[in-house]
Amino acid sequence: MAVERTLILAKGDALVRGLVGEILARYERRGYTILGLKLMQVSRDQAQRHYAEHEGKPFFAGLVDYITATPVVALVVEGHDAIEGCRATNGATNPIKATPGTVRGDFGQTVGRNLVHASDSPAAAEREVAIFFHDAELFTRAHALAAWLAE
Ligand code: IDP
Ligand code: MG
Repeated sequence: MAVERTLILAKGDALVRGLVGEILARYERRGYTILGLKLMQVSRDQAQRHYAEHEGKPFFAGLVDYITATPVVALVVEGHDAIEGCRATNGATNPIKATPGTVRGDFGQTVGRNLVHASDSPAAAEREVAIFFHDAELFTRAHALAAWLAE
């Protein structure tokens, strides 16, 4: 068991369908700490770096279009084995294979519109967090608590 950080994206279909709150609540209720959170427009350069492992695959261009067509909600969460845990919360990549009770299993139909992203390894998490967040945009619960106690 390790305390890990991971990058989550609620992709454009989650935003357009009004499911962001519902989806984010699942990570929160699971006990993960939100360290960073923003609504943002992903540039094509960010998208291509983020999905570099898929370059050359037939769906790559569509994937870059998907992630850059609308704003997305990006977040960094932290918790015990958060990388595996958040991917389990998301469910299988293809929603038709995703277990009911997961985000994709509850809200998705097709692999091309599968609502969420979560990093798949510690190395990927570190790389992906750096694509979407500056260090100064990440806060711990202790930051918020200290400010609240100082009131
Ligand atoms: P993951 O998001 O579960 O980690 P990956 O295999 O890393 O899945 O694929 C990244 C994203 O690319 C998927 O979430 C999905 O949006 C898209 N994708 C993967 N395979 C296909 C496909 O066969 N057709 C269309 N889009 C795909
Ligand atoms: Mg992946």
